[in-house]
Amino acid sequence: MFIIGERINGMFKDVKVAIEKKDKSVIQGLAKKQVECSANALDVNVGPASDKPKEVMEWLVKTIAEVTDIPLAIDTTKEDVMEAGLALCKSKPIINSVNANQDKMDSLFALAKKYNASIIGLTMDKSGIPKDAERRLELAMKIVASCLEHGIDLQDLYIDAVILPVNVAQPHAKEVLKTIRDSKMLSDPPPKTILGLSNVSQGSLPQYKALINRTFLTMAIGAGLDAAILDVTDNDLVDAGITSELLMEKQLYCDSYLAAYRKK
Ligand code: THG
Repeated sequence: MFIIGERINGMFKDVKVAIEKKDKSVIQGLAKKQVECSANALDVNVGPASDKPKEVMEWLVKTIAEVTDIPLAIDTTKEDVMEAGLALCKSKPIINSVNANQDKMDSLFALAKKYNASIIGLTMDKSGIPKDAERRLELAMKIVASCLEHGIDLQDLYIDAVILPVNVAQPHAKEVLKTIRDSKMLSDPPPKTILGLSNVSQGSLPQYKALINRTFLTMAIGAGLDAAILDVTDNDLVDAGITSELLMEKQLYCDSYLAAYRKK
């Protein structure tokens, strides 16, 4: 499982405050902690409240780069903010994200080529997030086709079926799982799949959030999920992910497989 740490996001209070105070130590602490917890990349999102998103993205990327050279997923819907972040990345960046609108794909795939970035493609468009797997798969196919037209290696594409909070959008979870399963038939090689896992438990009771995240991660890996943006500091969650991959034959079985996985 390719893990993108979710914590450097202005949606979290501590990050929001650190951005306001230009407090590098909080951001760098979160970066180091997530790397120690075996993140493969870090999500970077200025948050919904930022009034100078470009400046904040530049500050975040530079601040993180002082303590780690791990790849960053630049998480924004604004193209100028995206390019500002990509331009400062030291390791192969990830564009988080592009939707299935042709104009968005054309401009962001051009950025992907310019900065040799991987891409997260959301199965949504102007009309929003589809309610069923069939429409999500149509949009995934549109993204795959557009990548091929732009000469982008499908190894660099992650399809995100967009999971919504189960407390308000319960029917979506099984449609997302079906999308993950069936997206393997879209191309050869197939696109990889990813989720912003914590969306699923947003708004649920605090005492259930971790359990909902862990259960859905296990189910999604069972459906073929390759990557996730998640709370990598949640040990039980990461252990469940590693174990799910073991049972899906994506990890070789050995005694003390959890320790062995973390060592490598
Ligand atoms: N797909 C892609 N990128 C994404 C998402 C996605 N990026 C953002 C988001 N979704 C994934 N990251 C988070 C981070 C936090 C939460 C959800 C998704 C979250 N936070 C808690 C809350 O809001 O209730 C806790 C906040 C707090 O403790 O202050 O749920 O889907 N490609």
